[in-house]
Amino acid sequence: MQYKQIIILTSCFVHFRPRTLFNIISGITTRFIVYSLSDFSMDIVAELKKGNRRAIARAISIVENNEKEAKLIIKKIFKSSGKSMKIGITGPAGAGKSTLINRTSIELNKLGYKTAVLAIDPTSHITGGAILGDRVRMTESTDSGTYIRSMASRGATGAISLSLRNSIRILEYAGFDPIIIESVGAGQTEVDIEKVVDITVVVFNPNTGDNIQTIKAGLTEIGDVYLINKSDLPGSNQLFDSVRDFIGMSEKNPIVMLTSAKSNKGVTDFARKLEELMKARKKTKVKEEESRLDSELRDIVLNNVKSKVSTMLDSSKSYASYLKKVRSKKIDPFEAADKISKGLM
Ligand SMILES: Nc1nc2c(ncn2[C@@H]2O[C@H](COP(=O)(O)OP(=O)(O)OP(=O)(O)O)[C@@H](O)[C@H]2O)c(=O)[nH]1
Ligand SMILES: [Mg+2]
Repeated sequence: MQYKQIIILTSCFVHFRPRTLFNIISGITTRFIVYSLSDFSMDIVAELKKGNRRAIARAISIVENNEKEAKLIIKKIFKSSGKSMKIGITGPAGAGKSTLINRTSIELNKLGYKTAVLAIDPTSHITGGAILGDRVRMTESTDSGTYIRSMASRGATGAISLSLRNSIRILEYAGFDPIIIESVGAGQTEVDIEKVVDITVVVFNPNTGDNIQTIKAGLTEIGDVYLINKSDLPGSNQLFDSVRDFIGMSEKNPIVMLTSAKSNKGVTDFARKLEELMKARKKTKVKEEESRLDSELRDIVLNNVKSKVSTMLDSSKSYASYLKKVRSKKIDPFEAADKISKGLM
């Protein structure tokens, strides 16, 4: 083997064919990189199993950046994924979600759970401040064993769901159950967390002028639990009544509760309610996981096909010629697209 390589290398110098030399060197380099990547992923996976927080942080960064290593890690941990309960906590900005999650995870940990939190943060790329804010608001729960991580929600929708799903897998592998996902609700972020979670909690508060219009705006369909947080503030009882009247009509028959994350009122009841729901959901979890995997696989295939086709179009003569025709108004874009698509399939 070595002999062959030396001979090829020598002949390469003799005939001076830089292309061949390049291929050999890149082949060797690729083999080296693949070797060190799999080595690396073995190490990180072993550390994840031990619950090593630095390894968890590193692994989540890897899946967020969709690096090559991400695929190696997921390949190793996928089999044992899908077991932890996922709780989505959503609602308008400033509703008190982080404060509430901090308190709730302490209660859950007291009940014997090992909670992790993924906060999808739509503002971090603009202000850079929200992550720090969340850290400050959630420090107590970290002391009680909760793992907290903020994820930026910038980037394409597909990319966020991909990194969210895989970050969840990493936390599951590291032994966390449940995993709470915080996101700003309905229409304000690109992520449909209800597609990823087992239980959805919607948080409202009387402070930001949440009225029935806000409640109607998309959030009424998704909640298993509705919390009127900031119950220490005036207006919370009225809001509780309106939400209960309005939501009570929905098919899911959701739970409506009052909490004050700030003064820690109603949080223990909320945590107990979550425990009840988690126990009940265990029965339907397998089916839900199956349908989640269906939509994940579809997302990945569609993304792959989209990027392949886009590359093909870049060098397609047929595309270029139809584009010309469209530009000179000889043909309309629908007809052109039909013809191009037929040619591709
Ligand atoms: N009075 C009162 N204030 C609260 C309560 N819960 C949270 N807050 C305050 O509301 C503000 C926002 O709280 P966060 O927990 O950051 O709210 P959030 O929903 O996570 O906010 P974003 O992540 O930015 O959407 C903070 O100043 C909290 O101290 C509560 O129960 N009562
Ligand atoms: Mg928050």
